[in-house]
Amino acid sequence: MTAKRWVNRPEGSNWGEFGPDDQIGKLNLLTPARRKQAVAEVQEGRVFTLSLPLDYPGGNVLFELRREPVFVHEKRGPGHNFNFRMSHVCGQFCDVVSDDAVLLYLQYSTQWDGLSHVGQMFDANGDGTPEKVYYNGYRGGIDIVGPDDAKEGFGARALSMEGFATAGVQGRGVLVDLEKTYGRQRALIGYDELMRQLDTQKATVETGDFMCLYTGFADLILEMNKQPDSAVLARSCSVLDGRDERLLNWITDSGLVAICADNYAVEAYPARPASGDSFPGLPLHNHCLFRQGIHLGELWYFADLARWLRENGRSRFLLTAPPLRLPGAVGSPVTPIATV
Ligand code: UVW
Repeated sequence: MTAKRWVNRPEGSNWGEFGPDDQIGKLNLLTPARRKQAVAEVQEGRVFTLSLPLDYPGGNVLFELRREPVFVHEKRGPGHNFNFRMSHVCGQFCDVVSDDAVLLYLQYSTQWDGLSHVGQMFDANGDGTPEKVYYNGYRGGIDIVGPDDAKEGFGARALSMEGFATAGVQGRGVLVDLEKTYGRQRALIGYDELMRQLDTQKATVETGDFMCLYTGFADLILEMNKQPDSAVLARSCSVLDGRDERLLNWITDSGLVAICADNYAVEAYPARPASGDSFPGLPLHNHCLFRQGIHLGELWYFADLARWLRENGRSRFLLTAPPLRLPGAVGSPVTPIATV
């Protein structure tokens, strides 16, 4: 392996381990043999949709810069290309057609965070000055290009959702049912507690697995009926403790390929206070997306699957969750399916 983009790699990172140009990170561990093990979890052929309706949570109180989808309709003939009578094209045509478009914030609802979603100021080239760097040394302004960097050609030219989509996001899901223990109570889940939960539920997370966290947060969002109460949400349901180094080390060592949660950020935000001149505000995002190439899923919907798994004494299932194959995108809506 020859590093092309960095002289220094961050502590605790695996940059270069899947090749100097790798853009999918730990998803490389999801081999054909592990996919076959995932398929072996299908015993009933029953499916569960793991997505909220994509116009939830409603409004923009969870994050003011992410807004509800807005449909757009093109003009056509005397009106719009929606309920359009084809007789306007040819008097003999009897068809009626509709097309639509949407202004969709890709991380508004049930979504994947790509590896180009969170990077860090880091001195990768060893010149003594930190630069904007993402997983495997890809650079802000060069590989991940925004309107402050260039006049055109915006987006993730590396680490985009396209690479993730074409890698085939299908493998074994393992549900950790935190809601069963905590209900809607706010709980900060560090290494000890996660191990206790896995133990109690007789669940194991192995190399190549997608770890799924059911906290009840998405259920609360649904109950709020598109009028989310940010104060209630901020004090409800479990979140991972991104400042717990032992938890971060376990995430590395477990070989999991992604963490998918039904809450807003997987981890507590804001995180617990840290010390030093500079540190990540989203430490679990930093560890997963920036250092380890582990994708994060947020605002997934697990209630129905969790109920069925409880009733049937299981924690594993086949997970199929491809993002949109959208070149340049740093995140993507997703409508995952669990098959049991
Ligand atoms: C943030 O930037 C907080 O986004 P997300 O939690 O969706 O990754």
